[in-house]
Amino acid sequence: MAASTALIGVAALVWTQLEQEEDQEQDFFHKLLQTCSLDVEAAGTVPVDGIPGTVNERTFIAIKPDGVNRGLIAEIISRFESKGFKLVGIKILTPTKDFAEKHYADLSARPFFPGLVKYFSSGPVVAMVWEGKGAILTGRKIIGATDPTKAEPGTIRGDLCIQVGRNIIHGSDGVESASHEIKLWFKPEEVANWNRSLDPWISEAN
Ligand code: RTP
Ligand code: MG
Repeated sequence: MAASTALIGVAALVWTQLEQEEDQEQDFFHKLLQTCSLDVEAAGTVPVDGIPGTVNERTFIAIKPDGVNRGLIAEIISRFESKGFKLVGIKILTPTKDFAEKHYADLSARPFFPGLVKYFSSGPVVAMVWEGKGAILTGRKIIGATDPTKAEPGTIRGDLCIQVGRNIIHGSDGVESASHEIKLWFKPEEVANWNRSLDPWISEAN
């Protein structure tokens, strides 16, 4: 008698647990659907340079000619994608010398500027816009220090290059440069406001 009462108790517990899990699952999918439909409405309203401080923060990332020639495009994209950032703009082009000078205009007084411009315009660059909470600062952390000998292992520069003059990747260093660089490289219609069905798995706060 006692054993069957205990069994009934266990069954009731399991049942309650299953019901709770089902409720949580339903809650999640409800939230997911809500988020997706909200995103559909909100997607078109994100400015090309994103909204800093939100899940729509955007940064400009470029794989430099050495990174492209060394076959590191997939590896680099994978690091941003795996982190959870969303790719909203991408193209490949060889920058002219003039355009490279414009991109690095803030460094024009530095002794390495002519060499930098020559290097940056020496072959194809993969220009990208990545979106997500903290994309600008976290993007810089994923990239690592300017000088690869000082870049931490685990960062792109720390793992994949050894020379400051061939450091394979560029990333915006702040809100202003991100906005400036995205607008310099991309027309608004070249950046996609798109909804990712797994966004709630990445960007939801609890
Ligand atoms: P980036 O703009 O390319 O993301 O690099 P960064 O912010 O980490 O560094 P920044 O000071 O903006 O320098 C831009 C690029 O110039 C080259 N550089 N060469 N020879 C040198 O001492 C030297 N210092 C910088 C690097 O390609 C660096 O990424
Ligand atoms: Mg820089």
